[in-house]
This record gives sequence, C-alpha cells and structure tokens, in this order.
Amino acid sequence: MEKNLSSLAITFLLTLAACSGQQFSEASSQSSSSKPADTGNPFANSISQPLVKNMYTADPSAHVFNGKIFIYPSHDIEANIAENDNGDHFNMKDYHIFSMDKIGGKVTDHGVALDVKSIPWAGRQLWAPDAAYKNGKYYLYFPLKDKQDVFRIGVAVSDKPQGPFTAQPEPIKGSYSIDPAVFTDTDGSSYMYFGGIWGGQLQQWQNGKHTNSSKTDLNKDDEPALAPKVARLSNNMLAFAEQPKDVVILDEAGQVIKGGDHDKRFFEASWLHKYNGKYYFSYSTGDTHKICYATGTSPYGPFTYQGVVLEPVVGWTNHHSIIEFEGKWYLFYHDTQLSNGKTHLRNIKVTELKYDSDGKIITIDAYAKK
Ligand code: FUB
Repeated sequence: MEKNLSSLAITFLLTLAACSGQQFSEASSQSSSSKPADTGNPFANSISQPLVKNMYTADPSAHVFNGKIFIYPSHDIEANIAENDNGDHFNMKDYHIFSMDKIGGKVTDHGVALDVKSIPWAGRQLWAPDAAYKNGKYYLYFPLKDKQDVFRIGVAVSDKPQGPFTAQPEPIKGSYSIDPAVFTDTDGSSYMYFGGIWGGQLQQWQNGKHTNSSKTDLNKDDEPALAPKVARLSNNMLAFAEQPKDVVILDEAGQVIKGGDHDKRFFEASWLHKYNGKYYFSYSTGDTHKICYATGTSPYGPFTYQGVVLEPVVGWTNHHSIIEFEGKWYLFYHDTQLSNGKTHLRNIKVTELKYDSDGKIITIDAYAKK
C-alpha cells in the first residue's frame, strides 16, 4: 500500500511538473507509466545526472567530430516572460557549445559560440540548434524568429566545431519553423529535417507559403497529421538544394498517422540516425511528451512507426539526439532536475541506448534507476 501511494505521488509530481510551467498552456493527458516507488522526489531514481550544472541547457544535439563528442544545446534563461501557447517564455539569447573526450568524462564549456546580437536578421528566441561538418568547415543551424516574429532557420559558419560561429546575413532561403537537424549520409549528402507545430508555427505553412495563423495544428484530427520536412542541403551547406518535402510517418498498418493521434503524431524535435543500414527518424510527440521513432529505407522516408525511445521526462518538453561513439549508442536528452521542474529551465543529460536483436530501440525510462 505504501509503495502504491509513493508511486502515485511520483506520477502526480511528474504530471504536475509536465503540466505546470509547460511550453503551452493546455494540460497534458499523458503521464509517465511506470515510475519507481521512492521518496516523492521524481528525480531520486534518475538514470543520469545533469551534464552542465552552472547554467541551464536543453535540446542537446550531439555529434562526434575529430574523435570527441560535441554538444550543441539551447541555453535556457530566466527571461521572466509569462508562459503562453507560443512558448514566449523560451526566450533564449545565445548558444554555448560543450565537448567531452568520453562519456562520463569532463564536460568543457567553450563559451558563447553565437549571440543573437550578432545575427543581422534576428528578432527573438534562439531555439534548438544542430551542427554539421563539411569540407573543413562547421555549420551551426538555428531556429530564430525574424523581425516579423516568424520562425526561420539560420546558419552560421566556423573553422572549429566549438565556434565561435559567424551568422550568414539572411536566414536559409525557403526555411520556416523550428528544430533543424542535419544528417550526413555515407555518400556525403546532407539533409535537413525540421519543423514543429504549435509555437513552432509549422501549421502556418503550406508548400513553402505562409497560409494561416493557426496557433496549434491543422485542427483536422481525422486527416494526416502535419509532417516534418526534409530538404537536401547544397554542397556549400548554406542553402536548400531542393524544395522541402514531407517526411511521411506511417502507422504499423501502413496508414499515414492522423492529426488526432497525439501519442504518435509528430510535434517537434526531429532527429535522423542510421543503424545497420536502416534510417531511424525520431521526434517528440509534444503534448504527450514522448520521444518516438519510425524507420525506413531512405533518408526521405516514408518511415514506419516503431515505438517509444524515451518516456516523458519531468518538464513539458522532450527533445533528444542519438549518436554512436566508440561502438556504443547514446541518447542525449534533457529534463528539469536542476530547476526542480521548471519547464523553461532545463538541463542536458546522456544515457546509453540499446537495440534488441531485431534493431528495435529498447525504451528508456529516465527515472528507473535500478
Ligand atoms: O527549446 C525551445 C523549444 O522547446 C525547442 O525548439 C523545442 O524542441 C522544445 O524543446
């Protein structure tokens, strides 16, 4: 009985943290399923600890460059902005880049790599970035609202993975919405995946044109959900080489996932990795707080839904990246342990990710330390 009560208390706390201070004000119906019975502290059985403790960090995009792990996160700050459906309280102003020689090793902060003040087209809100390497240069891709308060995706260039980066004078032509993730395939082609609904504004665009001002999604639960986008990048990595296309996500029966299927439909936080020759597209389900994944045989998809990578974490948002390092696979993610549950003040973490013999990702519960 006591165990059950503790379990209930933790589930309640997780739900409370997920629903309060959330990016968007609508309440979540989803709480984490099997939280460990413990003291009432939802972080007591965290499987990993914050990687950075002297500032708030989120949305970690990790890459291996020159044999080291580099992490490109958002830099959360207390901006004292009231929470609303647009995510205005995520009012980040710069990026710090971190590196590690090995998992569990020292985390080095390389200082400010890009400041909003140095981006000529900037309005506000530097959200989740990513990075890529090609031909001796490093590229930092970032979502930012322009002076008209429309999210675009910018790119900044450096000779070093840790920056500092110099922003291009304009956003990437034809870009919109948020959360760029760049995957470079074994043939050297690089693809950008992007998009995010609700505050990420993806629902406001159709065929590259700004068409409406919906605050949430298409409001058509029985129709195909809004798809994330993919575009191959040009050789100089500064432009789209083609019109962005839909990343189609199918359910197990081969049907396109519908807008009303909030447990599986795409919300934000795209990531693409390749394992044993298969392409794994992973993403956040937003208001159901999960990281899910789908697999396919081409970087363009279609991808078929496979399951959950990461159960909900404490805090409204869930955002991740997946890399291989020295023969093992790792999930970088965030929660709100350092701020004790404040959604806009997050901290990055890392844990090992495992596959079963069929290549299925074994679901991770961030609070199930044995
Ligand atoms: O960090 C701001 C936004 O919150 C990101 O762009 C989303 O993915 C969510 O994590």
